[in-house]
Amino acid sequence: MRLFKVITPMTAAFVSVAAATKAVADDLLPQLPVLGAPVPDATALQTPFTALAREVRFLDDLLLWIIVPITIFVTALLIWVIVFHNRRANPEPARFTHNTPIEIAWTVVPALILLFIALFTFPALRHQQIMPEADVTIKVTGFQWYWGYEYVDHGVEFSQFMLERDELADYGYTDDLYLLATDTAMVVPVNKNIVLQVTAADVIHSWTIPAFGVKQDGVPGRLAELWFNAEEEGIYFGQCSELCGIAHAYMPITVKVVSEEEYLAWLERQGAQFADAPQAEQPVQVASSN
Ligand SMILES: [Cu+2]
Repeated sequence: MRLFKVITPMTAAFVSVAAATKAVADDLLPQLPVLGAPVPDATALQTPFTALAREVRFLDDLLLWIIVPITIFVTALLIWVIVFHNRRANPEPARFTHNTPIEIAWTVVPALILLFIALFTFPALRHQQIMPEADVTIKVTGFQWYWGYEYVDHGVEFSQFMLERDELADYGYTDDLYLLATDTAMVVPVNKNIVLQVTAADVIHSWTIPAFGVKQDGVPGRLAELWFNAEEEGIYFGQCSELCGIAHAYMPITVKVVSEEEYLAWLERQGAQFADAPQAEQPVQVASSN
């Protein structure tokens, strides 16, 4: 409770700072369903909404099918040793120290299992780590303790702070989204390749949306990349995933996936500059694809 007494005034201070840089007109977005959020008492991964997340989930299931039999086998071996090779059951233990066939087997079999796992994990890593052509590029910066977003092709910049309990309703969120919902949302178009450049300004943070199957550390002085292509319009939540200080648990992430028209209208409301404006150097890729 003392922690909360410290944090609440701090958060209040952040929010007042945020007011200066806050993106406006989020409320003009349509009502969206909450699709990516943790569920009470659940233990499995969140429902996937990108191809990457489906692949992560497939790997998770695959590994479970491999590790469960191994765990059962090793536990059975242990029980066998405990029951049949204790001092009472087996007073005269064997003294040999080597068994070539078994030694070959316990080297080759695990190697084959690892090779089998690699057959699936390496392509998955490749899909995650090789960036596709970006339809939208956003730079994300982790701060103690909030997120900053910059739509690099359009000169749009804003911060993202967690909502206090009594602010949730004003922003159209239900009470159970406390610790997840934020004042602003990263708005992106559906079915487009979104490339995020993730960094941090002070300590290491980590940006993630579990339903998209993406997570990337933001390291001060470095620009790392992640990408996703969300398949359904809705609201998705994540939380900073690198212990970054006292308010680490209070810097959640909100992403709103909307139609391309709504995305472009939102961008315009944020005062975006587009390619035909003289100051933009790069073409607007969002409008050109499709
Ligand atoms: Cu953080």
